Amino acid sequence: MPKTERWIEETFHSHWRVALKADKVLHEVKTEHQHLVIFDNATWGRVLMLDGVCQLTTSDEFVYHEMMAHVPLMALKAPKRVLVVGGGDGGVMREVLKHPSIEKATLCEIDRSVVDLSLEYYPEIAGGCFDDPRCELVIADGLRYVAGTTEKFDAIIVDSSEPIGPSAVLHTPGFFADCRAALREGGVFVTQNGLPFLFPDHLAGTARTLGALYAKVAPYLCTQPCYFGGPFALNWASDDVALLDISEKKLARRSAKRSIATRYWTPAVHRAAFALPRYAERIVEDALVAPRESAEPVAAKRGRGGRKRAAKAPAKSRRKTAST
Ligand code: SPD
Repeated sequence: MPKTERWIEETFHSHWRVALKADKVLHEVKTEHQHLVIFDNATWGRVLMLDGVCQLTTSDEFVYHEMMAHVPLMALKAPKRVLVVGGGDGGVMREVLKHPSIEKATLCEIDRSVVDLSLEYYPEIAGGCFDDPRCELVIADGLRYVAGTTEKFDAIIVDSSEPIGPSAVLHTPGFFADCRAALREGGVFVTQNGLPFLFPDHLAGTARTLGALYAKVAPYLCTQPCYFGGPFALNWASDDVALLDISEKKLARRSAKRSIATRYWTPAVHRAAFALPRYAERIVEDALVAPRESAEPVAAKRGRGGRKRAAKAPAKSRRKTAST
């Protein structure tokens, strides 16, 4: 008698669902912080879901991890000190440590189970990063860690899950302000910012908060196949505006000099990632010019003539918008 198939649904969306067939469930547990399931899928490889949201698959994780790490770090001349908040699977840290100038990189993850189970079921994602003497692993609440640190970082990269569960605090203005304080002058802050098509308020809220903290906020996009719903946004913030204007040639020289092999990041992709489609650009512009106005879901606007534009921005605010 054939065993009943199990399909594991993403439960994040209220009106539609994506389900992946679990050929084999390898581990399922309610950790101290969240529901965690790791399973095999014939198309995607090994899959990690937290609280009903797909976090990574072994087939496409390189996209997100490379774009989280290399966009800020290739922009910096010689990054030495990096903080990764979240990212217990080690994928971002693996990419960070490819930069030879890194002297110390700290990863602060709240849920030890994510680290342990990731190492057990897909050790290739961490790629040995936790054994690198430059890597410091801290199991702690990222909010508290950042608020309490006296260190200064060249880059802070927030590899959180969505603003639900233990990650919710990693999307708040207070946390972003504490990160600002922990960043060295001219450093770069990057955080995941969700799917702008489905969650414009997420992008708008983050852009608004970062726009008040830094000279420049610049969301950028990647195509992460397992995050359904259009391009995925990461958000960049820094006081050093020139870091967004590094030529392809210079980026190519840097990546060659650093001997970094990638599968998604290229100098051209790096530059192009900051080009936003109009709907995303407007989310950011509107957020920066109309601080209290809430963005309507883009999906709800279809067939209604597009988004309502906010009043024209004053020149100063316009300078903070996303295009580079
Ligand atoms: N929609 C899910 C976004 C999750 C971002 N974090 C993924 C963790 C991979 N290191």
